Amino acid sequence: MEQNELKQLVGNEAVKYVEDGMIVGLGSGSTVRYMVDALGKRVADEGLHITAVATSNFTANQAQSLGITVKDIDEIDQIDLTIDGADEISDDFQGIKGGGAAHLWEKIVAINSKKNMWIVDESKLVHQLGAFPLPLEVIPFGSTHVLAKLEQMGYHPSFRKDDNQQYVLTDEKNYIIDLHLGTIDDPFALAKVLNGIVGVVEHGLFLNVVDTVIVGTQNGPKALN
Ligand code: ABF
Repeated sequence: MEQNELKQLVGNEAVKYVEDGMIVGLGSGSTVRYMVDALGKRVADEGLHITAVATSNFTANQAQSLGITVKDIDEIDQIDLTIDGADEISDDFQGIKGGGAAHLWEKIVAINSKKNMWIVDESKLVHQLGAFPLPLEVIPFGSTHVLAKLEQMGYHPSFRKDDNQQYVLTDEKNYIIDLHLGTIDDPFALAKVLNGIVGVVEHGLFLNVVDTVIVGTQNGPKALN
């Protein structure tokens, strides 16, 4: 199966975990797009009654277009289950997210969820984090100085720009700086350092967050806990 078929496979599998009456966090990215389509089908075909909280404007629009009720995170007390994608997942279930420039809202939704599930194709499983550039959401004001500091720290940073060389903007209208680290020996220590840099809003290290990972493999979807 091609990568997109594996993404669709896990998207379809994940929605089986959604129960009537749930408040469901909907992640972002291409794998989640398949999941939201499958969820919309359950809402339409079965009359599944759920309330969704989206981690991006794109996901909110997709869900609403499928007839899924979407509420703002500040309108609900707690989310029952959040289903999201990921860019890398290590052997001990630590993750890098943010390839889709949505990791700030994704992390806010995740930490307000009883359970977190990531859905990935098998290419996302790694032994050590870091090959995927680590995203940082940064405030535009002073961001060139943040970049310079990250360079001095040896983190090989770059602003994320689109094909027209314009800064990619998050839904919060912030910039993304990607760190090209290669390998991350101690994600917890790195997270602590990044959290202390003024101007960095949030990094894409998701540590001790996920409960269940559904991996799309050539032999079908596999749930890992
Ligand atoms: C999102 O899923 C992002 O955090 C992550 O970058 C993305 C993975 O994208 P895809 O499913 O398109 O590979 O949650």
